[in-house]
Amino acid sequence: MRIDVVSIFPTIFDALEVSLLGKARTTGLLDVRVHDLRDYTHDRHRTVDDTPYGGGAGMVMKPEPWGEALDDIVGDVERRPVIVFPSPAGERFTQATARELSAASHLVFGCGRYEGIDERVFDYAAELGEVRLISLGDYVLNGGEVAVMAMIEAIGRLVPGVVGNPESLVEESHEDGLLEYPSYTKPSVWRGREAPPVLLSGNHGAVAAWRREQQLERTRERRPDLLAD
Ligand code: 6GU
Repeated sequence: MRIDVVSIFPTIFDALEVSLLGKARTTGLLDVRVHDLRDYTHDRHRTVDDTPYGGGAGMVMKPEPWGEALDDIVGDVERRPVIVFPSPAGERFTQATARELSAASHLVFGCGRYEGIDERVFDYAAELGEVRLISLGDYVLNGGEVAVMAMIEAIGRLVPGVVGNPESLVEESHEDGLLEYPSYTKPSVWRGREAPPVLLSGNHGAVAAWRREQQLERTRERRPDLLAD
């Protein structure tokens, strides 16, 4: 999978060089390319923002650098990429979104800062690919970078081969609409706290039933909204 990221803070994405995703880049499973939006400006100050038409607080990202960056990235590819703009005003990012996007061959992430990007950039991007505005949740970040880091991690680990043991992707929170069951390891008693005896019983049916019950109980308590769906 190819992933392009456009940002005015490209070094934030240095963290993608470590751990499982870093390994996937080394082995070629993920081809991640990070671009500095300011490289697509032509003035001495490398200006990427300007005051909003109609007035109001804050600054808006100018369309020209975005147009040049998108042309540079998408111009020579044969297939239309999915172009994601992280935005608190977008659709909600879920495990289903991550799964869907993990099937794409090319993702482009455009990280906005300030009060947002000139709206015409989204219209133009739609000529180059499938545009999605996606939010991580109902709170506001200063820019899209941290949100895109989270999205790339959630999507990247679903790309076949990135996570060594694919079975570890099955029994996870949100994969079956429920929260994950609690996990324990040795010692069987730690600081006076016992691991649930059923897990040491060797009875696989009883273990499975107990885990399912724990999933339901936790979900009921912490995330009743998931059960309502
Ligand atoms: Cl995707 N971007 C920003 N700036 N804030 C957010 C978000 C995204 N998701 C939640 N808050």
